[in-house]
Amino acid sequence: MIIRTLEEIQGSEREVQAENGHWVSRRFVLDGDGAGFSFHETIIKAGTETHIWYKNHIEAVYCVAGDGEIEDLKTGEVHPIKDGTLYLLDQHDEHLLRGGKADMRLICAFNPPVIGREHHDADGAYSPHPDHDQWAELRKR
Ligand code: 9YT
Repeated sequence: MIIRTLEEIQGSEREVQAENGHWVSRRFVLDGDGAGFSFHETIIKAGTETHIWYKNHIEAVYCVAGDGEIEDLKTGEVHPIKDGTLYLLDQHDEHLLRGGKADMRLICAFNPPVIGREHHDADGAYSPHPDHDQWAELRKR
């Protein structure tokens, strides 16, 4: 069993800040923990907009505080997000994530797992996991 607290993650290698200051990610579970997924708390700052396109990952996101919205860039649909809302990027959906009036506190799971200190690239993606092809094959079953 592994026990970790927010207090010990803050300020450690497991805390990653977006270069533009729009979000901070606390990575409670990473690839090296061997769980098969990574598990993060992400704070999306109020009033920000972030372009995200996880071409190499599936991400589930559950909001537990704050407010915001997600715009699906394929359909143009905009969905409000508040405490109790989940979205699953099961189609590698390109989107804009906007913080509302209060910072959003999001709980996120990634498959395949994030490895360490990944930052968004110019397209809003993270690099593929080294075993990406294997993960993609498993998903087809
Ligand atoms: C919700 C979201 O995708 N935010 C960007 C950061 C990401 N969740 C992470 O690495 O924790």
